[in-house]
Amino acid sequence: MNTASPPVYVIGDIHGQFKSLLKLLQAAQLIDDHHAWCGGNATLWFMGDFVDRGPQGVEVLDLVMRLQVEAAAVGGAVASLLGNHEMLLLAAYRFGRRSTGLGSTFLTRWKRNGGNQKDIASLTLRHLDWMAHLPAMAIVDETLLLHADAPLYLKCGRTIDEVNITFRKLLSHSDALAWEEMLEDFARRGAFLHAQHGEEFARRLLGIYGGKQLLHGHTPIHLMLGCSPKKVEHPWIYASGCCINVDGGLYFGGRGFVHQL
Ligand SMILES: [Mn+2]
Repeated sequence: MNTASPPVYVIGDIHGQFKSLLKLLQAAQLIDDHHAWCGGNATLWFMGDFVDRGPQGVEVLDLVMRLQVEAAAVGGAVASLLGNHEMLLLAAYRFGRRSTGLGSTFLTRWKRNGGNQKDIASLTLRHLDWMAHLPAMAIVDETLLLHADAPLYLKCGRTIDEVNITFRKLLSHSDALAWEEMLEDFARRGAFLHAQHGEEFARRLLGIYGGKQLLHGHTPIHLMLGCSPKKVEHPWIYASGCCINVDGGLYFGGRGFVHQL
């Protein structure tokens, strides 16, 4: 009898690199030649940041949303965290030319962060609703999944549910100032990198939310390592093994990878 649990895969920030994503999923045998789910009962987690910077953000969303349905139909699962770029896009759509209070508008701020006019023009209510319901945090097999290597989660709650409810509530209301503050916090990075305090901070989060290891995207590995994005082929494990970064820097020309937990 085979009692092994189905495999869980994780993939980092896509940023509109639709063709790269197809290649990665095909190589991992999660989709077939027709781009249909063939991963059976496997689970695939995305770390968020599907959109902005690259050319085909909405195509990426469409693919992931379809795979989610196809995987669920055969006992598998496709899931995703909310990335700050989903939130930037939602904010640009919702608030448009309203001032952020920082001498900019939500629309110009989104564009400055790689917002793609073609994406916002082809967004539907289905995409908007799907993005607004993504969790900010999850735990899978004792691995704590967060999009950003940033401290903002602590401000949002002391359990994974509390954090997710805080995000869900924020995204369902038009409180521009609250969105603005969250977007600022969500753009921060490097919280676990500090030589003395990085590991301590990661362990604190694990102590609060659970999990033995913390896995994130958001900050491309090559930027942390100071190497060429082309050299990045694996996750980067750091902070004495507490943290795993899976952002392969697709937008910078990295090939990316699919990581099995
Ligand atoms: Mn990000």
